[in-house]
Amino acid sequence: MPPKKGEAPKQPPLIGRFGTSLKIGIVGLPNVGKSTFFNVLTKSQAAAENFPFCTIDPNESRVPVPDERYDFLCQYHKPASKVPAFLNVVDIAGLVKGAHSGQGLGNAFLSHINACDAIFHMTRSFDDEDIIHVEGNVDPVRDIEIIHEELRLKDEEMIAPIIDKLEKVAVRGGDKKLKPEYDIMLKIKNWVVEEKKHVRFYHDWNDKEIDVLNKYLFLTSKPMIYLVNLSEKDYIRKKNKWLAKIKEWVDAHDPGALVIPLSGAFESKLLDMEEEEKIKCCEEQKTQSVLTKIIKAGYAALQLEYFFTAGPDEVRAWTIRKGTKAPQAAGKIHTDFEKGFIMAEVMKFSDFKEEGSESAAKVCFYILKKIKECHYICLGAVMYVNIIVYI
Ligand SMILES: Nc1nc2c(ncn2[C@@H]2O[C@H](COP(=O)(O)OP(=O)(O)OP(=O)(O)O)[C@@H](O)[C@H]2O)c(=O)[nH]1
Ligand SMILES: [Mg+2]
Repeated sequence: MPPKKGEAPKQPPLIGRFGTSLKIGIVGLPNVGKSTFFNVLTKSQAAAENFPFCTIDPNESRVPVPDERYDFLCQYHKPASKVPAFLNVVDIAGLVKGAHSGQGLGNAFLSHINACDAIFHMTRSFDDEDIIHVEGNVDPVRDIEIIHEELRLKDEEMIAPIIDKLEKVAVRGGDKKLKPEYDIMLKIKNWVVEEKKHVRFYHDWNDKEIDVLNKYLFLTSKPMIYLVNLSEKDYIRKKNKWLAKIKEWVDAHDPGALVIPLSGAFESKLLDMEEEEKIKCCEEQKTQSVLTKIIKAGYAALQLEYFFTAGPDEVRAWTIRKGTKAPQAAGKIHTDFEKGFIMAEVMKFSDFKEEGSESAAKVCFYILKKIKECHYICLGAVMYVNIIVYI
């Protein structure tokens, strides 16, 4: 049935864990620069040495999400407390061929990746004879396929007992309630086991199928961003013989997924510089750090977004799941705000910034006098929303 006039079209449900404490894991072959990247991203000191399986237990940290609107609100209100949005990042041990059946660090990786909600897939595209490559030579397309196959085989292993169990109950046991789930699992099995594809490569799972996928949270359903680790020289000149091949592979197999080139070595160097020196270095080399882009892409891959409350006491980002409506977003602050929600007044952030800071403040003061409480909220990319509630 078409939606009624004035009604927003129904959004398809999201694949993935419910909630907002989500995290993104860094996954890849051993010794490709995952921990080095984790350290520059989160300004941590995880061990990053030239031997495979340097990382065993996962390292976890969080990094503030850079946002021009947040900086502006902080500058405008000069609040006593500032809370930005954070991206939770996990540095995971390297995977090798056969990991699903216990090779390398084996099955421990499963639970570590399983605990994450999206994946930064790190591949090595830099040549350096001194840095050991577990496969003997640099070939990132081959490496991507190795990691993909390990994740897929792990899902394959997981699917078999689910189908057996459902078959026992829904087919032989005659429990009609579970028959639809059984049929959906057969479709998933066909895609992952027979077609040998990742769950997320298929973009048309329907609502009921997504319910089943969300019950089992397969490794191959997690959104993936491909990070291509280049040498400093290749990153600066924006050229590397593998880049086009990787992009071609991703477009053919994982359409829509992002491929982001970076240089762990160059980012490490920038991290050690003072701000002025950093700016000068980037200007001279006609380049810039790609960390902001990666952090924002990682946050978006988790299907999260955030809005702000702002005032002299506090400027704060509140994390919500993509697609959350204004009353539920207000409910993140306090359940009473959802119950007492009346409306959301919306203003473009650019308008607020350019001409509206004073008049926006005036509108809010006016409302403050008329009702007991109001909250100013910047929602999505451009919106400035004024949530009005009775409490
Ligand atoms: N030349 C070069 N070396 C790098 C780069 N990134 C990391 N390395 C080196 O590669 C080695 C491995 O780096 P790590 O960051 O520990 O790699 P990893 O992927 O975490 O490795 P595991 O934890 O063993 O899976 C270290 O000696 C790093 O100094 C890079 O961009 N260029
Ligand atoms: Mg490591």
